[in-house]
Amino acid sequence: MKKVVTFGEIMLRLAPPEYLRFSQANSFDVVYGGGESNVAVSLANYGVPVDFVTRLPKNDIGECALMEMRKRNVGTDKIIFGGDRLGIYFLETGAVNRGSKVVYDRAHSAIAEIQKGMIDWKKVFDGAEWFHWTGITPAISQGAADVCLEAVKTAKEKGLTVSTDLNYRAKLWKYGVEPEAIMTELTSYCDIILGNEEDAEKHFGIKPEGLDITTQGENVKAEAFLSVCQQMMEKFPDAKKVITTLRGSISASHNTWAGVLYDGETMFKSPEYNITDIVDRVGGGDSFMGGLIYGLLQYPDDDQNALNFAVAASALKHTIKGDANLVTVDEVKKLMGGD
Ligand code: KDG
Repeated sequence: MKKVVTFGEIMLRLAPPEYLRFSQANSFDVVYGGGESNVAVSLANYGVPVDFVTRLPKNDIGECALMEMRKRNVGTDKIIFGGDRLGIYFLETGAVNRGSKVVYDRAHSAIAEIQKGMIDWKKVFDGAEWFHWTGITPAISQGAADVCLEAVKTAKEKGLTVSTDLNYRAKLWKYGVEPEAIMTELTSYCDIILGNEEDAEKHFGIKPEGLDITTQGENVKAEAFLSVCQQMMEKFPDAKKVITTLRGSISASHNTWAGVLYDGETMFKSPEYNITDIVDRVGGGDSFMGGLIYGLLQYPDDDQNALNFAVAASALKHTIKGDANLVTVDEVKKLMGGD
């Protein structure tokens, strides 16, 4: 199997233990997170060769992030070094009807200060077949958006499959640009687009017919998402598949979890999982993306199976503490009921 490359920010995640509020914490549990590093870890767990590309500070904390990726069998040879700090995010874990809270402390991180020309994308993509980025990276700084654009253009020129998770982050996009222009340009290079109704509306102004996201919140209906998929396919003619997770949020600790995939003709729907007693919901979308990339590589002619793998992988993630999905192919297949 050829290599997958992901590009983005890895951060230190600091979370008060158990369900303590920030104001009660005397210590923090430490893990590492970041949409694109989470996808890389998922793929490495499935035995897919994967390189994670980022910019890390050359200090002890940057070294810890590097070691974390190596420990997870993610390739780190293409990581560049410079800048002063690793981004941090603080997480207060929600419970029952109290949602989680995230506070970012990532301004001026090493990757936020990356500039055009710092990464030799032609070299990075040698021997690779897939490139994955997310909407988080262009949201952190103009430099990161510029480098992301270099990456998608080179990936396309070299014939790689390009995927994105649109991942709208309301707390980012603070550097004086509106997301629409840059996200439209970046997404136009993508073959595979993962996103939910909020991503579509906030990045492109695309609204699902018959669904008001302000009142529906996370309870998204597959039927309503079809109109989003169709509008996305019209806006991005190179896209081959548009996918979303369908989350029925019952409480902070109880979800239903499913997904749909639209290939321009057929809308595939996965089985639905009922997830009670959620251990850690962060990274649910990234684990879905990791499962989807694996599924599409492994079952190129079977979108239903690829989607089912992604949903099962992601359902399992909710049982794992931390941002990354530390599960194997066999565990996912067991949940799917055998292969
Ligand atoms: O999808 C999980 C990510 O949100 C988390 O790992 C942190 O990358 C992150 C972000 O920017 O929110």
